[in-house]
Amino acid sequence: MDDVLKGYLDRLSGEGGDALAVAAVIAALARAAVELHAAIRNGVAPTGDGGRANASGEVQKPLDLLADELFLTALQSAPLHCYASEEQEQPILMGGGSLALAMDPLDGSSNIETNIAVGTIFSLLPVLPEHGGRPERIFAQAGHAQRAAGFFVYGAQLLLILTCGAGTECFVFDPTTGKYGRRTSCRIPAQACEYSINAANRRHWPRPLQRYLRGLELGGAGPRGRDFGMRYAGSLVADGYRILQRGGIFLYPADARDSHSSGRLRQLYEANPIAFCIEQAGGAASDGVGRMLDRPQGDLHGKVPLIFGSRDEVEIATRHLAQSAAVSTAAE
Ligand code: AHM
Ligand code: MG
Repeated sequence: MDDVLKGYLDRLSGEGGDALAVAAVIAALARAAVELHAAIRNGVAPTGDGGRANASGEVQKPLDLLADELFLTALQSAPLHCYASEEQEQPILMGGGSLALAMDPLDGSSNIETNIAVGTIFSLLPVLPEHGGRPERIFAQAGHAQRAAGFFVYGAQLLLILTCGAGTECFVFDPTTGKYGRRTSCRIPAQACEYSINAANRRHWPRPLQRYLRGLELGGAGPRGRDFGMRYAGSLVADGYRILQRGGIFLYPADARDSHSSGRLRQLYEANPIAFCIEQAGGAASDGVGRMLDRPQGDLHGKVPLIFGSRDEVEIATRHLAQSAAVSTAAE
């Protein structure tokens, strides 16, 4: 079987500008992901806590640390100026190059002992002269500046979902040949039939969001006039991939708790790359107020409310949420 990813990256390399560097970074990530998938499958890292906390105060698991180390090692010879990770408080300066990489090395790691799909999310940003080489300026670029973005899913299959700004592609790794051997383009239907949200947080949500969800739950008997299904994996990569395959809407809103006043997901290496992939597949992604990719980037590990998926449904949900600004966020 052909190495379809290699063919794709070879063609990309010929596009000029920094395309050669983009292709080199993606190739390095794709090789490291094969190793990480094998490590997960073979249970090489103990489950349970690693004893340390990351910049968001979450306990790091041995596999979080292993994933971070594995990618950092694999990227040593990649054309990268700097690397930022959920598992590193500060960005790390690399050998030099025209690109910066931000990543969540192991997304959904709280699911690891349950054999639910987990993944790696990445965002590639350009390094421009006006940044003066300073990582804090480079990583302060808004999501629309991303040069490429994507995520790996470590599930029954190893998948790479990738956008370089001209559509979103899915590559499937074939363990029998050791190559990413199949490619399909993702296209999200405009209308959603499923929604995805951690409904245990309902009491903390703003009232307009509670009303929107109630409308979905009432289905054909309510204002929406049709039934919806509910699916929530609790791994952003798994929920995101499902939506790329068959549409739907995902919401991780801000809520009334101090710890969730900006939601739960990180903008730089979770929301922005997912939003880029979703938009390039014909969907939409919002922070509840406007387009996610236009939201100014705050702190390196800053959190953001995230709503994405089928275009029409994201519009309906954000119209409801727009009312939140005018209404008290007290729980019902
Ligand atoms: P992680 O990067 O530490 O794994 O956290 C992010 C995960 C996402 O994969 C998922 O969408 C979300 O956290 C689930 O959060 P919750 O358990 O609050 O529903
Ligand atoms: Mg994550």
